[in-house]
Amino acid sequence: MKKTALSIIAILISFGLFAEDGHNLWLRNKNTGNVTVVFSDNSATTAIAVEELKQGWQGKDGATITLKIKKDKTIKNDGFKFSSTGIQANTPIGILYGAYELLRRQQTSESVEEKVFNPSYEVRTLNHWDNLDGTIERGYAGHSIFWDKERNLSTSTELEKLLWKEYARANASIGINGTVLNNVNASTDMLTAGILKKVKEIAEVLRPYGIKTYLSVKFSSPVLTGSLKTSDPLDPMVIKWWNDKVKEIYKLVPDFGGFLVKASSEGQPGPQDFGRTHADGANMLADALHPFGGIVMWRAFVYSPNDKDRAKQAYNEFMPLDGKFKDNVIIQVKNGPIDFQPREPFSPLFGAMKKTSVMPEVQITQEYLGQSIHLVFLATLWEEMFKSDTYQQGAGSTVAKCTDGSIYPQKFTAIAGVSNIGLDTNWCGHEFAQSNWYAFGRQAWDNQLTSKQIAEEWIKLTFGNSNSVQTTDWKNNFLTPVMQMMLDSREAAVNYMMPLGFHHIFSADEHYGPGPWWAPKGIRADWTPPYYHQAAADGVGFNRTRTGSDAVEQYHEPLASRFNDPKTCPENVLLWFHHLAWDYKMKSGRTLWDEICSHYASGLQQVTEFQKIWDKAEIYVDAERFGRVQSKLRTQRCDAQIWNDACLLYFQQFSKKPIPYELDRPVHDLNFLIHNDMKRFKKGN
Ligand code: BDP
Repeated sequence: MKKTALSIIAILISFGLFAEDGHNLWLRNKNTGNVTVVFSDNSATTAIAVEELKQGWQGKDGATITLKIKKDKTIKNDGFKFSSTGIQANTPIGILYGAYELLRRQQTSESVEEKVFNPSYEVRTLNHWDNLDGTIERGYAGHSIFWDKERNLSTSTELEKLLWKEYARANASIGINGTVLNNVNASTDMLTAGILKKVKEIAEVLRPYGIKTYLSVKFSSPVLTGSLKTSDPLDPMVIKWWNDKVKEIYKLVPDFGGFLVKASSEGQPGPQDFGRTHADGANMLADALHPFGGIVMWRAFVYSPNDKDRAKQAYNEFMPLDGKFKDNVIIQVKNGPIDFQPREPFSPLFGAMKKTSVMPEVQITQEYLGQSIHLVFLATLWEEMFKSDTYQQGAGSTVAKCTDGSIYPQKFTAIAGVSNIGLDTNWCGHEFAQSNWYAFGRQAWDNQLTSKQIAEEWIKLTFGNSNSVQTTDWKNNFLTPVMQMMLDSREAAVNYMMPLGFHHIFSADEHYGPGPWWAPKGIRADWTPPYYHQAAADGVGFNRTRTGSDAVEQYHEPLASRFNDPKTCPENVLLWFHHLAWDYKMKSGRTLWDEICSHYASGLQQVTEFQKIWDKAEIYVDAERFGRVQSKLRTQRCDAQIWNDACLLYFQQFSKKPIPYELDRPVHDLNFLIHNDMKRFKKGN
């Protein structure tokens, strides 16, 4: 959807003509009574809070609520407190968060008692992988809301500003306070004067909602944008170039947040091109940002084609640099050691870097989880990551605690989520993908929230109203089954795509359908599935034990030994760590081969159940959203069948064993699936 689509939206908005198109996300509350709001500061942010309370109030009619900005030791950063009279916070943005929390509680019929609400992470950012031409890397919901080839250099239109404002409001309502406006594979034009002018305009719309603007930068910008001869981070001219550029940015955007950097990774330039380390590169940028309070989020997503095990590389490269980074650098680490797979063990860098600030990066856009077609609620995946015990400081050193400042005195704490937002009217492509945006914000605010609580809130806000959510009928026949579907959906996807520790068995670079066979000549091995599954006559799985790549050693005991032994390794990551015979005996008593087959079958079965659950929910949902979800579930069901057939028939060539007779038989021929897949690949999509 591009410019014309934007204009159509504009016309529809101006006539109030939207059918239920999902555009309103989880923000649907309308007031049921009057409220008097007393406030003492006249910031734009507090004005928004007042307006939101008046428009969305569902508490006692005629109530008075006071918004008080007053320092309180129990309130951290932009946290807030509910008191008997209203909301108290250190800052206007704390007040706004308090207003949204109050309204959420009213709408979902949750209690409102005196309580302090503090965020788990200080910096809670969305990372947009948006390109300046308007496309979005791994985006499945239309073009960028920020960038467009034709509009970049012109003054922003009212319509653009309206969309950014809606975006800012949605983010603020769930506590997101930072946004990186462009792709980590950053465009060379990003730091040019024309684009920075647009950045200023975006930042101005986001600011009242408490959202700071950040940019991804290319490490070679001094050469590409500044025409210097080198981008060596120790070169005085290069240092000066960055200092000047940073000054220029802060003149335009005084509260600019800082830089996100993907360097020496997947072909991107970096300090290693000049024989320097990640620390040299990050510190140079950190020095430039420091006088203005800016930060550097330096990504640890690195791997080279020559290493025998991609999963080990980030740890190998970054651990020797622990303690060498400046205070305003934070290392941004993907949740798993490889790449946002349906299931990975947590990255061993969490908790291991003890003298450096570390932040988790999760992927909201469903690059590897059915994109905007499959219904997959990701809160359970992230909850699993947060709760994973690293044992770095004894039992209970969870990833959450190792990154949120509870265990290590990090100078600051942060979290990032790769956004799933685009110009699609419903923002995310799939109605249920909105729940992932919502869940990210809620977990970034409170990393102890359960997926169940988040799903329940989201369903109530998105599909309910303050009356319906209280009825037993709605709860039993809509909320409970739909919530269960959401909570089961990630495990279902793992089952029909990559159960038992399988990973990266996608076809081609599109990362959508199965391709365990996919290994065209000339492509680097670590971009092909056979590198990851290692299927052969003797068995299947990647040997990362002490007799293999020894990736287990990157985990703290007792995990290293636990992962090393197939008997104690959790079965859900078994083939991540082990290469095992097809007739290896699983805990269930079944052979590995039979267990693999039964996981694929149960994934398929789960999606079939989701279809039934959703069809039964029809009377509780508007026709438009019902229809769209129903149709996507049908595609998901077909896709699950393809995954099942492709993986079982492909692996069967090595296992030489029958698919257990009690399971449904595949419906596609393997040759048909491979042939179609390769044909599509050759056509270039
Ligand atoms: C991978 C994506 C690729 C990204 C890369 C990254 O396939 O498009 O550029 O991650 O995170 O997941 O840098």
